[in-house]
Amino acid sequence: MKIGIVCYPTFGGSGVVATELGLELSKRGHEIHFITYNQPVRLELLNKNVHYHEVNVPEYPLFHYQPYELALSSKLLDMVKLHKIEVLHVHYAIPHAYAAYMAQKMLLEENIYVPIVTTLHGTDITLVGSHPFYKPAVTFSINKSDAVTAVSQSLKEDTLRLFDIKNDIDVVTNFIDISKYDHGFSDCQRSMMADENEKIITHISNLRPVKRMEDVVKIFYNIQKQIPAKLMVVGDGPDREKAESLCAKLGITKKVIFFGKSNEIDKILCFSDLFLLPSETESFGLAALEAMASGVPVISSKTGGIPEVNKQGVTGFLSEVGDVEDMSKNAIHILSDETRLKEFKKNAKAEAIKFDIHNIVPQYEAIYERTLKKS
Ligand code: GMT
Repeated sequence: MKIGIVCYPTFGGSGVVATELGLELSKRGHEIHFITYNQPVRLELLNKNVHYHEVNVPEYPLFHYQPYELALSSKLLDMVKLHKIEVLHVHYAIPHAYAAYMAQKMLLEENIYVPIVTTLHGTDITLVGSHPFYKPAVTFSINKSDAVTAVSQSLKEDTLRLFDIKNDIDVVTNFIDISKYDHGFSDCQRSMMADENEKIITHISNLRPVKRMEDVVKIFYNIQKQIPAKLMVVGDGPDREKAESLCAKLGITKKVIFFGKSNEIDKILCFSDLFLLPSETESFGLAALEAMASGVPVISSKTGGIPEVNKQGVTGFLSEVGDVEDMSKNAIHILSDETRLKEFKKNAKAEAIKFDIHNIVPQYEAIYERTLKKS
């Protein structure tokens, strides 16, 4: 099949999922066209089956807001015609599903029908999409898509609760390529990061308020009072300064490393002992799944789709949002006993294998075929 993929080309989970999906589909013989405003961060290798088309938005001073949706719709129309793209798979409803619908309508004028598959990722529904300013357009574009998928059962339920949805929603979970985690790094350069007796705690996110960075720091503060440890914070975002100030206030600056954005997540996870994800809400928690794939247990909040990934008492622990004390207690419980820690690490890896890309991608292929039959 010739598949056009639209996504945010950034470090966010939705862009990562879209990119990994496209690359795997290309390995399975499909021709993939990424249509985005930048080359997706995890898209390194372009080849005969993987193409990237940049959406340019010319700046014009009259516009307070540059019309990205118009540029995207026009680019989609051109690319569908030029490359004979058969299906458009848009990741993140806003504004991608809306722009794709416009492209579909324009193409119809030329007797070309291209089905749209929309994948809902989370904040497009729970945080941004349900805002009254966007809701009518988001509802409309979900209902007009030829197929809609959500990355967890929880996100599907949220979507049905928050919007008036007439379409079916398939749950197709996020995934990891487990083979990429059998990297065989020997000591993972752990000694460069921490002393031998120190445990390494990791948090990876876009450091937005929804990630509750203060909780991350406070949980770590409690852990290091009882167990020698270092905290690795990977990613960048608006709450970084607040988190750094809190570390200074608590006197733990030397024990916390802020890496900023990184393409070496696998190396960092390789030397991690525990992953923290105390988010306010999380449709899935791809970062937690990536940690688990590296054999890292997870301390998380019990919210959104996280319980579909992190299993209570097996791969880690889940607490109510904001319950820093419980999360700290659970973290110390796992870290304070080597045998227990090993068991949790083993379980985390075993659970992650269930989300291997090879189990998930055929589900998307079946959906594409279904929409093609309809058209
Ligand atoms: O977490 C974010 O703020 C980024 C956001 C995104 O669009 O990339 O992540 C969402 O999509 C990911 C991939 O499907 C999910 O793993 C994240 O849980 C979800 N984030 C939220 O729901 C807050």
